[in-house]
Amino acid sequence: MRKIKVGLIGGGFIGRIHAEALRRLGYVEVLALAEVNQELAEERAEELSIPNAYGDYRDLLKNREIESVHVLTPNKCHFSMSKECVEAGKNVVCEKPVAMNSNESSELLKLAREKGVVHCLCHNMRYYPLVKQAREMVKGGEIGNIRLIHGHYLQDWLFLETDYNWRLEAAVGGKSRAVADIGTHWLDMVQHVSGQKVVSVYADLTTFIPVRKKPLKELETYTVQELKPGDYENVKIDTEDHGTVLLKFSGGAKGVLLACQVCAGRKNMIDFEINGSKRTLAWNGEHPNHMWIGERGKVNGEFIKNPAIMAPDAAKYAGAPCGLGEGYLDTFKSIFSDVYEWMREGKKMDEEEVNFPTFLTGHQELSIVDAVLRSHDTGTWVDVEY
Ligand code: NAI
Ligand code: SOE
Repeated sequence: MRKIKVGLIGGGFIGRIHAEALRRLGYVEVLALAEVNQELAEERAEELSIPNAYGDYRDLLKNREIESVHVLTPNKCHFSMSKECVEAGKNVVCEKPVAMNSNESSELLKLAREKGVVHCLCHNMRYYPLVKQAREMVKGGEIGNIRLIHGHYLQDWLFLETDYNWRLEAAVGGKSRAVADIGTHWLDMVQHVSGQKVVSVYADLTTFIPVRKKPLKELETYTVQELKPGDYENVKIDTEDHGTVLLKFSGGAKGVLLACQVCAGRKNMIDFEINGSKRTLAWNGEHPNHMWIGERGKVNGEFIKNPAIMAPDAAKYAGAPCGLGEGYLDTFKSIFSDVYEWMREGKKMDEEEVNFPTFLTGHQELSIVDAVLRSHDTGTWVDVEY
């Protein structure tokens, strides 16, 4: 069986998750890892049992055995690294966001189309089995015409002024944080489920903690460290902790997203509710194998993930029978199974045909984020320029 050889750039929080998920496919070999320097590359490659370690990702791109590369570094690196991957003729899976703004993403999309490589933006959260089921129920008309789409993505890992990460710095993570870093997961998910695009936004962004204590030593995502006065410096924060975004959708639905990274007790609470002219669907990522069905004139229901009663195009993403929980880590195996099946069949890249998010998805998402920033600055509704 031909194994597809893959290289990873960045072996931090998400790098580990990608390595494990890729290996679960069975026909993919994680051949190489690149990190900021040779020492760290060897340390992480050892930890992840990856045979080749590179202290410079450009050397990884010279490895002719490697067909596909995953870009898993801080956001500021995504555009240039993905561009170099495409120019080297490599297929690319880039973590979100695909670039720092929609100018970069449109240039990258154009180049990827010219080179004909397979390109994917890793929006894994749309791959929860019941999120796919919700999509099939909407497509099947079971919800009726969609009236409202609303929800949250709430976290607390940045709750304290001593919590620090590169995402807090606009120069590394991008001008928007709460909306771009986590809000985009929600936006991708509800557009995927509803089949409707965001066409206009009205946004209010807040930085509740204007000055934070930056550790002098870089910390990996979600790492908490007790600091002594000499271990950090005070830094003025130029990205938002919170975003409330009113939304208008292409099919006439209205909506609201509340994204915030400083909500005590909320770890990674992503949820949505879709109110249609027939019934309501509500789903919460912290209880991903249950979905609430709201009815008028009869008892409400609870859909427990069960591939035996799910729509075929949703059931195929449920790897375990009814009641056996599936979660965040499984969504990566599911998105990679779609991407690598396409690669394995050697099919020509076609954004309309593929069933996974692409650089086009990434460009559309950054177009929304750019509109959110403009709306916050002007205090007006802003139409999204796709
Ligand atoms: P992290 O800080 O834990 O890891 C980033 C890694 O990249 C570090 O090991 C760092 O040394 C390495 N790196 C930095 N510059 C590099 C370079 N020039 N060459 C090679 N390696 C380099 O960050 P984390 O949390 O893993 O985030 C990485 C990306 O993944 C971000 O874009 C984030 O938005 C995305 N992400 C997506 C998630 C999802 O659910 N889809 C979850 C978490 C992160
Ligand atoms: C940090 O907010 C983070 O790691 C995001 O970057 C991810 O995209 C999200 O899945 C989990 O939280």
